[in-house]
Amino acid sequence: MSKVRQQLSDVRLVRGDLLDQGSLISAVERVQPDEVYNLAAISYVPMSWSQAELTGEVTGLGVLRVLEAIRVCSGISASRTPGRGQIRFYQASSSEMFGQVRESPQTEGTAFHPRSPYGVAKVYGHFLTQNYRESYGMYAVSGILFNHESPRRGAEFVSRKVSLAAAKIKLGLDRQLRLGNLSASRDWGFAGDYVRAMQLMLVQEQPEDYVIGTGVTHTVQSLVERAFEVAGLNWRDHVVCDAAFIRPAEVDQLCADASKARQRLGWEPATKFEDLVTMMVESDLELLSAPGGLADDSFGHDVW
Ligand code: F7E
Repeated sequence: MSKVRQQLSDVRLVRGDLLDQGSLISAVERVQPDEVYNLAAISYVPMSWSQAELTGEVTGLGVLRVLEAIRVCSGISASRTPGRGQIRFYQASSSEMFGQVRESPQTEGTAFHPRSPYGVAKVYGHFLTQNYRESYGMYAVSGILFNHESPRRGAEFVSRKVSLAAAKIKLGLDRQLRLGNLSASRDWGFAGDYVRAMQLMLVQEQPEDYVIGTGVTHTVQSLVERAFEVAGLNWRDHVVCDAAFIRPAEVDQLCADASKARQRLGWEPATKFEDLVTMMVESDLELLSAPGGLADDSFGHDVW
């Protein structure tokens, strides 16, 4: 049996829904976890304008429901009676909370100015996690993660939209790529490196929040240039700007200062931007060249 299959056979799935408090309490009671990672959210920023209320419920209030499930199952009363043991909690906070940035690069101390209903919901979850730590003494932390990508990224996000398009055009399966704002800048890193940081955050003596990013920022245009270069194409022959993909309010530039994570967690990203883009384009070329490679139509579409 392959290593991945062996690992998957060790995984037990238990149902729970961020909109259903009872289901989360049952899941925590049943599993009795040492650690809970809340990576669930409506995470596609444009969708948060078209489904703002749902985004608030899932991405914002969903955090409250997970924290409540942990509090109740740990026997911590609302008056802060010490509970049984400690379930450690990780919240996936986001660089989208910085939004219209007040300073650059951004640290744990940078003020928030979110620019989308998604960013606003993440700020709620972030402060709630901090509040449960302070109110109940829970080991609850937020990782403020900047954009993290991999070949498994959904096709609605720009990195994968570009890597898939470069691969499709190279293989003669498509001719054009329609994009929005090419001048927005992001601090893109490899998701695998960032998962290591999440795990490290939960095994510290003191629960604290950390910014996680590479400290290097690139425009969407340089992402496109790199991806098309890897595929042996000239991006200018294929990329078209389409106003349909421009957001009502944009986050122009993000760049992380992850000094605290470097010093206290000993965390360093191992993958550079150029290698990340190469990995994604090569993976999509392989995927699309394989028999039935496009059969899995779970590839997201950039729909609002
Ligand atoms: O957009 C620009 C777009 O959708 C990046 C989520 O994981 O990271 C992600 O949020 C940039 C934006 O990611 C297209 O305007 C141009 O400036 O890949 P994205 P995001 O919005 O930064 C943060 C950390 C999260 O927490 C989120 O959950 O690319 N852009 N043209 C485009 N973006 C998309 N999706 N499609 C375009 O055609």
